[in-house]
Amino acid sequence: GTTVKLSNYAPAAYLVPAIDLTFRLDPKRTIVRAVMQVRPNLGTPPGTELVFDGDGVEMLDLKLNGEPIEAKTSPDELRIENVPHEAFTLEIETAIDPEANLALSGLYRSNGVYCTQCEAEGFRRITYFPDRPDVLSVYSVRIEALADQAPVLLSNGNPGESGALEAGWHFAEWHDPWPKPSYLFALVGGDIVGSFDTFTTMSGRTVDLGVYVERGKEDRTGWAVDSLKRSMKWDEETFGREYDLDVFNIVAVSDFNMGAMENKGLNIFNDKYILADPQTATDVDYANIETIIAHEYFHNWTGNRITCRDWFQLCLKEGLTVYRDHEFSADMRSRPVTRIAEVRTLKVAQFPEDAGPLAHPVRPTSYREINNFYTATVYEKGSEVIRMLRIVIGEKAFQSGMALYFDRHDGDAATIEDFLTCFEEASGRSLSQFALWYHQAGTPQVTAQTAYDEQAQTLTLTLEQSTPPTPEQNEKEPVHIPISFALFGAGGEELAVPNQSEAVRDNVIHLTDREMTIEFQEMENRPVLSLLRGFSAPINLNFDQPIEDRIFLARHEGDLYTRWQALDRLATDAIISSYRDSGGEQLASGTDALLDLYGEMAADERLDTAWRALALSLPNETTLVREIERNANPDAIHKARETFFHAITSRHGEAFGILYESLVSNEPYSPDPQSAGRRALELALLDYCTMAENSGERAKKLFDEADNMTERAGTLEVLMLRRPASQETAAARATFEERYGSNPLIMDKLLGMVAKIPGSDAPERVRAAMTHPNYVETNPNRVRALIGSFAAGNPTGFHQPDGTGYRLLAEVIGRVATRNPQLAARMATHFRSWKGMDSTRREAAHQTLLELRKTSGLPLDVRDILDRTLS
Ligand code: B3K
Ligand code: ZN
Repeated sequence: GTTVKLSNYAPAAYLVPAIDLTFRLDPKRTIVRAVMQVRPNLGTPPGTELVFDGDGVEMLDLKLNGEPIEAKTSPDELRIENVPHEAFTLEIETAIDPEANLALSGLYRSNGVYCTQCEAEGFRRITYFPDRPDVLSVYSVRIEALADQAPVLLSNGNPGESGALEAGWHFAEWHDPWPKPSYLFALVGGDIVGSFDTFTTMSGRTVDLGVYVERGKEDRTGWAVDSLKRSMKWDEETFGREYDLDVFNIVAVSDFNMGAMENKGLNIFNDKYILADPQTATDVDYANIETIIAHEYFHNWTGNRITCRDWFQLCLKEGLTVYRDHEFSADMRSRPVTRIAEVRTLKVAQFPEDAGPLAHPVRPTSYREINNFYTATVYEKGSEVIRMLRIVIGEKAFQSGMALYFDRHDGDAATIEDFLTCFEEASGRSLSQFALWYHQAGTPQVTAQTAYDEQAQTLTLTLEQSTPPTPEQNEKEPVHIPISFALFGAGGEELAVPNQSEAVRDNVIHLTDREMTIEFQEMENRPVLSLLRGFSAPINLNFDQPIEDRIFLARHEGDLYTRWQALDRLATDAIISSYRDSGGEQLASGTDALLDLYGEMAADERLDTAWRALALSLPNETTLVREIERNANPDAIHKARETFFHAITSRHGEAFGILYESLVSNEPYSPDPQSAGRRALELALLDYCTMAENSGERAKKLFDEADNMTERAGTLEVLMLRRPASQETAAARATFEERYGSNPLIMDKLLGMVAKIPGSDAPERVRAAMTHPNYVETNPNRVRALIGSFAAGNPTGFHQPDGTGYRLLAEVIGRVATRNPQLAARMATHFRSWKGMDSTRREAAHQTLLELRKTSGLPLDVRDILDRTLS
């Protein structure tokens, strides 16, 4: 495959202002007729050859201005040498095979439902087209299908005519007045069932809402509809963005390569992120559905009305839309609690990416396969960059910059430079240094040191930044890092900090040089410094702060996110010390005060229950492994974490048991954040009690009595992951399988638990689960639930020193690659941390990767990931 470079960007030679598509749906041979209005772009010299993209399409008929024309056609390309130097009509008829399409890109069938996925380059699998985001067209679509096979026919925009045809066929027409790139095209046809509602926009227009699911699932759409309406309202209130069509439809399908897709007026979802009721979905499912519905809806403005000029600008829509869905969730739920979840995700998914061979800038400059750039860096770090921008230029300038962006670029295919210019104008500041966040890969490292001078009554803070080398970027410039901070007096009161300069104002330090020294004056007593409040920048902060100061912050920091951060740092340091000092066998010395803290926080009823649950959940193993950086031994990390967990258990086990009993409630299930918080704390405590009592009794009792999936799955997980398994474990698992065996989404939860059971027999266990009839490898949800959870969520199992975990993953990748390149490539990214392992594991991973790369016929998606992982 060739490398696409940002520096080679050139506008399209030919534009397609309008396209009429007619689909005659057939499982094996769907006929697509496209009538395109084409015109040369400004600046296209006469005589320029027309080149349209294709991917495996069969050309049936081609006409230019109504006449057959000569062309060079291959399945991958259409070339016409002589086209008029003025507007003309191109008619293309193609044939495609939806049923054979297991790549789930283009037009395919999921459980008998015809559906499409065109981002990034799926439209070219439907017809020949300039399949690039800067070619915007008005789409009119006519769908014909057998009425009993596909009674519901949907596409983008507003509905037009529909009716019966001969021989049991029928048709429906759709028109989307908003010009859009081909990646936002969508079509659905199937025997699906809609749930309907309406939304009245701020200007008083009524929008018809529909959420369609497979027959039999229609009573699980309520939460999705509710989340959609709240999203629509929120975007009006927060950003002044109103919806712009008469209908908004969502369709949920069971085979989907990712979470969901923002096609104009017709979002298509993985049904995992639509279907919910108390019996089948957990609190986490409810929260995910809410945020993904919002995310796709918000794309209507950030992505659809303003799209990307080219795929290098992907973060323009993704980072910004993640930022918007984070803000939405923070408004719907508890702001500090959602921030904790965001930072955890960032650290578990993006930091390791940025620290390994797959590191790339938020705005990359080259790619071989664009689908491999839908990454945590583009999405999550992209969102963090916008969050920082808001801190850097301030609330007012940020809001006017957003308004300017929406206003100026509506209808455009824009770039990151266009975006940043709006904020430069709104703030009157240059953002040229800030822009480095888009261009430099790697997580900046900041080292902080303090010195208190009792005589002079000053606290001196020295900061130093550096960004480690990443692929193709050895030298890094200093970036603009906003570091929120506070100073606390001995009584826990926050001290007022006068503005010192442009660089130290409003409780934010703007670190722009490699080094910086700040002096805080008139400090009668040594204050406690809280740095990086709210995780104001996505950096690794190396601050050798005295433990007692951290304990103080974990007790007194008024910002609850930051309070959690202090605690998380304490726990991380304690676990890593134990790992380094004793291979995890022994508790690190000096943890007494920290252990006490866990008891205090668990019991402190003034604190939000969801927050208390998060405080009790120890640092993630994957994050701990990354913190080790070199020669990591995941078994010893696991042991160190268990040792720490044990220590908390022996100190507080009894109290946690009493507290647990006080939280168990008979109230009927409600998904609201308070009730969810109560359940989260209850389950966190249950985990400790189960360990303390070395018995599954309590967990089994709640499993039996619970009226909802959150507690059923939560108790089963406690039983399955606490080792050794208790006698209750097998009983609960059998009941669970019996009760939910016919619901694949629920069985995925069980697959995930099986995959995460730690230890050397994990690969074998996963292999056994693969033979279960529920595990269907053509369905991405099954593969992600079992294989993804194993590789990403079970460090001891995946990183077996003898390489059995690696080989298991490689085998699955090899099988999946031939059918579904995108899914296989995604699975291959789980090798990204291999270089940080100890030499035995590293060698095993290396061999496995080399073997896998030798597999013949590997698609470009997979080869690209393997080549970069090995480089
Ligand atoms: N834009 C899609 C992702 C498409 C992935 C293509 N490989 C979903 C989203 O981010 O909203
Ligand atoms: Zn998105």
